[in-house]
Amino acid sequence: MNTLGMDFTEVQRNRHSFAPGRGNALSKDRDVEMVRKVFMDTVIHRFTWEVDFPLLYGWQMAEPMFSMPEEHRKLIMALRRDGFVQIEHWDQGIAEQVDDIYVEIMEGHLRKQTYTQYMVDVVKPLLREGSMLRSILHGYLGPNIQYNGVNSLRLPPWVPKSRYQNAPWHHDGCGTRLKVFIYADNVDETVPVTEIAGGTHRTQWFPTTHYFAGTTDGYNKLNDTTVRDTYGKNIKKMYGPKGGGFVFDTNCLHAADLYKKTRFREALVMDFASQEHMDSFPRNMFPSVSDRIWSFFGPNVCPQKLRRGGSGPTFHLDGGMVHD
Ligand SMILES: O=C(O)CCC(=O)C(=O)O
Ligand SMILES: [Fe+2]
Repeated sequence: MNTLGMDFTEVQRNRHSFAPGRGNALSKDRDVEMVRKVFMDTVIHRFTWEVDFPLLYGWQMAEPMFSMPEEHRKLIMALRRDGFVQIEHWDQGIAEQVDDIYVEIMEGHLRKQTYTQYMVDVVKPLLREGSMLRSILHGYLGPNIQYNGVNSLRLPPWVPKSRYQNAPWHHDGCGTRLKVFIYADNVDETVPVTEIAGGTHRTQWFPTTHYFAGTTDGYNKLNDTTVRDTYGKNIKKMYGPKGGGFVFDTNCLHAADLYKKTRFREALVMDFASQEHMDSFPRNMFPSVSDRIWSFFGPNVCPQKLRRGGSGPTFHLDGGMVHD
């Protein structure tokens, strides 16, 4: 019995069971239901609780992990622990092509194109069976994955924090998905750089952080001082060499450090989520009062299927790409 008079002993006792009609105590308990109503009153919260988080926890002990190379497993463990992992050197030949990628990003930017067929093609080998990226994706998102495409992100050194909407602290507002950064040039103190609050990826965020924290409606960004006071020692800047980069769960709090920069950041960004996430993500559904209120403040940023990059395959742990 807790201080609110709620008794969870039945849930404790019966939450894991293979006996018929047992093991689902968590979804049937009245007190648990009440807590869920209070803290998870929007579809996006129920979605993360019911779809994303069970995947995040359930996939951890899966057997295919054990057949992966030790080096890949270490990266997966780090990603699960921190919500991000830095990569020194992407494999599958991408490092040899970074100079061409650099030029392509620059030229694409001049034509106002954030992705080109070249970009789509050049990152494809990263997804080969047995590759480092493929291990990381499966190790984190499970066996069935949707690739939402690739984008270039060319960030100039002179942009003020107020003009780049990804600069202040935020999470992306759509539960668990991974973004993969591939650097086409060295990212050091002279370059705008992503900052990540490690360990925040498993947080069930309040609705205000999804849609309207801050001074303007729809400005779902958090106060810098509060975030630094809370997570300071776990905040890390994603410095990395050309040909390297990082992977992160966009449910982590993250920001971009734009202070006193002199060079552009040149990066490609790939975007992934579990197939289950993509299939059941609540889009344009606002059944509760809270949902209707939150819905005024703009859509969340979870991509629709194949929204970007145009050529995202679905892939499975055992069977290569399903379509291309
Ligand atoms: O540009 C950055 O470093 C931040 C990017 C970001 O917020 C995102 O990709 O979700
Ligand atoms: Fe973001």
